[in-house]
Amino acid sequence: PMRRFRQGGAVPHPPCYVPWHKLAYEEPDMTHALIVIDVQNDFCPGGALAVTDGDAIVDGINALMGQADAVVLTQDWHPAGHSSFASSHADKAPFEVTQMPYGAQVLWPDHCVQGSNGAAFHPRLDQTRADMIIRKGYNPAIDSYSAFFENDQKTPTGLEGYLRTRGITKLTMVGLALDFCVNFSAVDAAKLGFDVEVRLDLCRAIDLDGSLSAAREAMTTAGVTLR
Ligand code: VGL
Ligand code: ZN
Repeated sequence: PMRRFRQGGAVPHPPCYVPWHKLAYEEPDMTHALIVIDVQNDFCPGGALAVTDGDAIVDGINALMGQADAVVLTQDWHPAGHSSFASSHADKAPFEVTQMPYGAQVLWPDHCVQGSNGAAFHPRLDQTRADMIIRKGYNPAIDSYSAFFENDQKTPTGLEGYLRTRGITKLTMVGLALDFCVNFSAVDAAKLGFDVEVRLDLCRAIDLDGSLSAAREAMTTAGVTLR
């Protein structure tokens, strides 16, 4: 009788006999996450590393939140004196490149210092819909553009485990900046096997020395859908 049941024979009880507490264990259809990258004051007009029109995407991002099974916000979160700040290097100016043990690193103006107003989310960004807020860039010696791995490309942030344990397979990415943190996050996610889409209309770029076209190429090569 057990074998007949597995092959799709008669069900042992009509559905009305399934206790409700068992119904509660059914897997929810949790597959699609919206990943909102670094929509913080310092990346918006008036901020320390302002991205042109960085704040113009906020309302569109809020509107997308209702369509996702999960919403994750990322937050660039550097200690004062972070190694990615030009001010931490005696002979360097912002936007110059230096060599770090893990490779080339653009040096930035001081930005997104832990606990500062610049590190806070844009005041209009709807934080109430966020299931998860993941911080990155807190290691003083390593920058972290990607929401998945630090710039050494091997230290994980934990976001992969969070998404996988929730059964999420499809990611829509939006935010700032398209050519740095969105790009690195999208490429890493695609390499990890997630189905990744970037909404270009809900991103803005820094565009430093061709970084925007390089980012578009890197994302396309990695199999990210640019929409
Ligand atoms: C970012 C530069 C430095 C970003 C963060 O969010 O794209 N860019 N830190
Ligand atoms: Zn940063």
